[in-house]
Amino acid sequence: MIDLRGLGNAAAFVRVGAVALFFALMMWTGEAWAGELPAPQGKVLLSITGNIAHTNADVSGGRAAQFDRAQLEALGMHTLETTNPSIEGVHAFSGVRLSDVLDAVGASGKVLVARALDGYSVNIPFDDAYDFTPLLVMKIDGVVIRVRTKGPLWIVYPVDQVEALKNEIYSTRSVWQLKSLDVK
Ligand SMILES: Nc1nc2c(c(=O)[nH]1)N[C@H]1C(S)=C(S)[C@@H](COP(=O)(O)O)O[C@H]1N2
Ligand SMILES: [Mo]
Repeated sequence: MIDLRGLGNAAAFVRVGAVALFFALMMWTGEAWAGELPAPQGKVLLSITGNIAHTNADVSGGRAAQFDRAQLEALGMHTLETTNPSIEGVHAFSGVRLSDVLDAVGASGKVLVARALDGYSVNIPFDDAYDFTPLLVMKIDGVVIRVRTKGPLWIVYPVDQVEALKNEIYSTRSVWQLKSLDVK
């Protein structure tokens, strides 16, 4: 019997590799690159609008950079072990750096307007992404987070690593069920 599941995994692996190569080339060519991002093939997890240089979709009000899971993973997964005000105990939070996502779309500005599936919205200072390198978490303890478990994307700050982050203001910026960022 042909193991179709195995084939599916292999195809996904090749795709992640291809997208990773694209972003590596893009970063290597640097500021001169002003082309399109590849279009998402899977379900769109994140849509970025506003002051960005690289886009791949038309949305109401202009252009957007949309990412599916493979495109996000291709930016490089990182893991953070920390407590979090919304969940009991210490957990391994894995995802991509918000700063890497902003770099990939050529973002610049002062504020990120983060919006979530439940309608929650908060302004996050642009510099938070570089000062504290929060993650857009996709997995907790190796398990993909779904909408019912605050996924598919959850902004998680390194709360246990940086003393200044043990402050309610960063709890309000810890957006779960994140769906979009508007760069202003
Ligand atoms: N999607 C979404 N993210 C959110 C919120 C929310 O209502 N919706 N509340 C914020 C606030 S005010 C806090 S304090 C933290 C923790 O909220 P929780 O205790 O309900 O998890 O999540 C933040 N992220
Ligand atoms: Mo809160």
